[in-house]
Amino acid sequence: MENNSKITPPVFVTRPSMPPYEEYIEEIKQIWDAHWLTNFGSIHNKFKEQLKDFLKADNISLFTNGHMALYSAIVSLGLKGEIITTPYTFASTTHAIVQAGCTPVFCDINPDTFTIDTEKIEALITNKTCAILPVHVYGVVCDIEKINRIANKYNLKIIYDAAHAFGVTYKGKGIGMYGDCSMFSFHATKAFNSIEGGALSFADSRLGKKFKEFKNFGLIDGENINEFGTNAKMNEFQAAMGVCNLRHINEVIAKRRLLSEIYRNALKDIPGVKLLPIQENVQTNYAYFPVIFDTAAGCPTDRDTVKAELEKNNIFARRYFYPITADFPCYKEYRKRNDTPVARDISSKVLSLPLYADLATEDAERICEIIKNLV
Ligand code: T4K
Repeated sequence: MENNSKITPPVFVTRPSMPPYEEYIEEIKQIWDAHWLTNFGSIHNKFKEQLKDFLKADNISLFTNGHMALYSAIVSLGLKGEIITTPYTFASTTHAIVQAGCTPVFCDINPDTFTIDTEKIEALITNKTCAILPVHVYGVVCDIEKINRIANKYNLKIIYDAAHAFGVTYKGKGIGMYGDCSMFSFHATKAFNSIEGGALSFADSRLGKKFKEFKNFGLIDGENINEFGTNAKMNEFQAAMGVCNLRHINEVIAKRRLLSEIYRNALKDIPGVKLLPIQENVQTNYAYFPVIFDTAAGCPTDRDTVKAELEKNNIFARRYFYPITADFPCYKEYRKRNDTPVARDISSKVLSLPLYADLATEDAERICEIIKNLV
């Protein structure tokens, strides 16, 4: 490809959605007036209420980031022992389990949905299993009914890593209304951001007090502590960004949808190319656009060739998620117990294409053209 055909400036896998500058300044002005920066301020409280509405959730607790929210959920639910999860995810999911003193037990994924393969969960349950921690990866909804049945049968808790599933609904209900608890990430790279940030949506309202204490050093009042705690509070600047971005979220999702449709229409009929499933009963958020380039299934080119060709054109797609977390050296002990060949296979073939609200449709079309020239 000639240099002069490069897209300029570079296109990255994502770019945070931001409100108009003046809107954010207006929102944070009250922080100067009040001199209240963190520790459950008024913008934090407002953001929490607005999120409850938008996410169609009964209970919400805000955190400084998604990772600390997940870690806090595992500790606050009193989980000890083995947690069945998938390694086809960002490092955070496995790290949170280990950080909370539990043992990750890796279950393989379904090759069509990339989420936990529910046929393989029961074989991994032992008398030490305390929970299932599935990931709604890319915003694809896990097999919720089957996971519920297994959890009920063996009396296990369910915590969903819903980092990618902001605003997703299943059967008309907010995705955070399923399981005991769900974690959302509001990191800059996500479909919705509060700079950094995260939230737990949870079923049992009594957990709200536990989460609040845990993320504030375990303090039950100004001085007293009964239980171990950490610091994982969301500050007022984060909450202000969340409040502003929430005003524009429907528009952002509509733009992401348009771009996803450009990609899907251009790439759907290429042999050996697999795209995200379109799920019944799911209102998605178009969080990511992963593409599986499967040479074994007839794709004329492999993932890394596509990635390199895009890079020659100043386009930086990412291998979300490669490697699988089970293949990180720090987790080899856990991998030894049982392998996850489907997850590893998908991970070696996946490339997430640039997707964000400000991406020009011409750039998405150009990306498709480069890929089609290769295949
Ligand atoms: N569970 C799952 C399944 C997750 O995917 C994540 C996070 C978590 C849990 C934990 O949630 P948080 O604690 O993060 O709330 C990124 C994000 O840091 C991470 O939040 C995300 N998943 C993961 C999938 O992606 P990197 O290392 O790929 O990010 P980075 O810095 O390379 O950024 C990617 C691209 O985005 C850059 O090439 C340019 C663009 N970018 C990035 C930032 C930070 C911008 O344009 N502006 C920015 O401010 O991890």
